[in-house]
Amino acid sequence: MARARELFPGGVNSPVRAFNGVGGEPFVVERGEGARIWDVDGNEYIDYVLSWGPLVLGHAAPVVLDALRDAMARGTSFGIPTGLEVTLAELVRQRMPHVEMMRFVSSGTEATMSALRLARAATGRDLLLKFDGCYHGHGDSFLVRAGSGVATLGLPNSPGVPDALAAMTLTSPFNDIAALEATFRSHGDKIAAIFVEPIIGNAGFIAPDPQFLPALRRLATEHGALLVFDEVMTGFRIAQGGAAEYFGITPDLTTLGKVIGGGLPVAAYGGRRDLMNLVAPSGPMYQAGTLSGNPLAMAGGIATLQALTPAVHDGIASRTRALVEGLRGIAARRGVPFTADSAGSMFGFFFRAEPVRSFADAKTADVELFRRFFHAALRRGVYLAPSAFEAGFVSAAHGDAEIALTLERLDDALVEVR
Ligand code: KE4
Repeated sequence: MARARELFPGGVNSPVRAFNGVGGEPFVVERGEGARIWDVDGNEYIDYVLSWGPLVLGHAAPVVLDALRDAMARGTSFGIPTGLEVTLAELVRQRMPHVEMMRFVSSGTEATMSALRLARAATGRDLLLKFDGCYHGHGDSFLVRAGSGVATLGLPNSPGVPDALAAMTLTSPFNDIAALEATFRSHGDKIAAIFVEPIIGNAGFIAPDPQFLPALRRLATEHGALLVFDEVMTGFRIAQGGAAEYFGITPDLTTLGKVIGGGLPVAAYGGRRDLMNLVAPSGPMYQAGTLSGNPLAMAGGIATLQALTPAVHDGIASRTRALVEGLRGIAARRGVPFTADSAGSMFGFFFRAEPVRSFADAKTADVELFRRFFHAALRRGVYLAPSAFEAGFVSAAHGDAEIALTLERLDDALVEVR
C-alpha cells in the first residue's frame, strides 16, 4: 500500500476501496475462489462485496475461466464485429425483452453517460432528474447528491463539475411522490430523463415504496420525459429480468453493468428501438469505444448469464433471505437497533430501528457502530462492503455452510462492538 500510495491517489484505483468509510488500512487481495478471498498475508474472508456486485457465480467460477481460456486462444481484441457480442445481447434480451436494442460499453459510467446523452438527444431537453443517494457512475451530470463513494466520503458534489452543468441536474428525495410532482409541475417540460436505481444500492439498500416507481412511470409519460432504470446493480440480481420484471414497470431505457460481464469489463445501455436508432451510426447521437464488445469480456458475460439459470438465481435469493433473517435475529437477541432487507441476491442493513426509505433516513443510522462492526467482522473472516452506504451481494458459491458460518462470526462481532 505504501508503494500504491506513491502511484495512485489514496493508493487505490477507485475511492471506495480505500476504507475511508470505515477507517484503517485496506487489505491487499492475493486471490479469490468461490465465496472466499485471501489477502497477501494469508487471511481468508467470506466475501459479500464480490467486486461490488459482478461475481454472481463467485470468484474464479470454472465456467467463466473455461470460457475465457477458449476465447483468448483466438485473440483478445479486434475492434471488428464478432459473434460473441450477438450471443450476449440475445441472452440479455431474453431476460429483458424491453431492451429491444442495446450498445455494449466498458463500464456502468459509460452506460449512464451515454443513456443521458441519448435521452437529451431524443427529447431535445436538457434537464436530468435523479434521486438523493443514487449513484449512476462518475459522469459529470450525475455527481450531484450522489451515493456510493461520493456519500461515503461525505462529498456534497464533486469539484470540477461546472455550476452551469450541475444546474441541469435536479434532485429529489427517493420515495417522496409529492416532491416529485412538485418538481414536474415546475420543470416537467424541460426534463429529458428521470434516472433511478429501482432499488437503491448506493446509499445502503433502500427499496421503493409500492407506489413510487409507478409514479415515476406515470409522470415521465405525462411530461414527455424518458424513464431510465439504472440496473447496473439490480440487473440479473433482484430477478433474472431485473427491476423491470421484479416490479412490473417498463422503462424507456435501461443501463446494465457488473453481472452482465461476470467480472470482466462489460456494461450496456439499451431499450426502445426508436430511441436506440438515434445512436451512431444509425442516427446522429455519437458514442463509441475501442474495447466495447471486447471478445474476452463478452465470453465472461455469456458464461455468467448462461450459468445464472432461474434455479440458480432462486437458490442464491433464498440463501440471501436466510442471511438477512439471521442478521435480524442476531440484532434482536443482542438488543441492537437494526433494519435489513434483501431482493434476490442483493441485501443491505442499517443500525437503525425504523426502516430506511430515503438517503436522509440512511444518514441517521449509527455509522460509528457500522465502522466498529465492519472491522470486527473482518477480523473474524467476513468481508462486508467497507461503507455504510453500499449494498451486499451473495453468489452461487455461498452455500448454507457459508451462511451459517457468517452468522456465527457476525453474532460474535456484534457482541464485541454493540
Ligand atoms: P462503474 O462505472 O463503476 O462500472 O458503474 C457505475 C455505476 C452505475 N450505476 C450504479 C447503480 C452503480 O452501482 C455503479 C457502480 N457502483 C459502485 C459502488 N456501488 C462501484 C464501486 C466503485 O465505484 O468502485
